[in-house]
Amino acid sequence: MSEQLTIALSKGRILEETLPLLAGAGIEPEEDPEKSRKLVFETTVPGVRLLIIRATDVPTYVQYGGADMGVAGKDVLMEHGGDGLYEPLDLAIARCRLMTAGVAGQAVPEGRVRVATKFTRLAREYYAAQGKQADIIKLYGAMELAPLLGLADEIVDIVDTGNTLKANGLEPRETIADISSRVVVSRASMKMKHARIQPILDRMGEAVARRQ
Ligand code: PRT
Ligand code: MG
Repeated sequence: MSEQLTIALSKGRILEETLPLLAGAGIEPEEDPEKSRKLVFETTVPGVRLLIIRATDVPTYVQYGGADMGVAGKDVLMEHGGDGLYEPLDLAIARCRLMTAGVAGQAVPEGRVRVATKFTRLAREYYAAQGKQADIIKLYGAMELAPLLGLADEIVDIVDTGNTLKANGLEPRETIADISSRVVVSRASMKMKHARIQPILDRMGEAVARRQ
């Protein structure tokens, strides 16, 4: 069977931690994606190729058929929304928490809260669920600066060790969600290429289980 199968990944921790699991399914890139500027990589399995894109673009590529499947953080998937996507496997990698944070020792204002984040949808939902009025300010990075410079009262961001918050005089507050990376598959590919995809999911799932 040499039907094309395209798997979308992003550079950095997801690539690093997904490659061993893909290798468990017999899929290895012909060249190290971390050391190349190429965006498409053939693999040891004929017809299976890897696409290297931005983490936040993975669900979009899979949803619109640019890739059959991919790996993305649950944060990215929740912010993107699940339209047209299956989420069949939790890889238990790139674990972290989506949290609120603010200046250490500073109280949250009583009325409206100004919240800086790249997760605008998740932040809006979270504060609404808390019954808090929130003005959401979209940033693309360095969220930690916003409270320090008076741009926002709180941020919503990914926290792992907490070192980044601490280094910037911030404290972690509420956990919104526990995060890990998931395999996503488009509904169309799951139907049309099921015989090709299911064994890969099974073998990756076994590789995940062997690590627990
Ligand atoms: O970096 P880029 O803008 O290209 O995209 P990205 O940030 O979406 O990708 P990447 O590779 O940084 O993260 C991919 C996924 O890894 C995220 O979607 C999360 O699901 C997961 N992940 C796990 C993390 C972290 N740990 C993490 N520590 N993503 C980001 N961070 C950052 C965080 O934003 C903060 O700046 O690390 C900092 C906090 O780390 P600590 O250890 O100091 O708390
Ligand atoms: Mg990053």
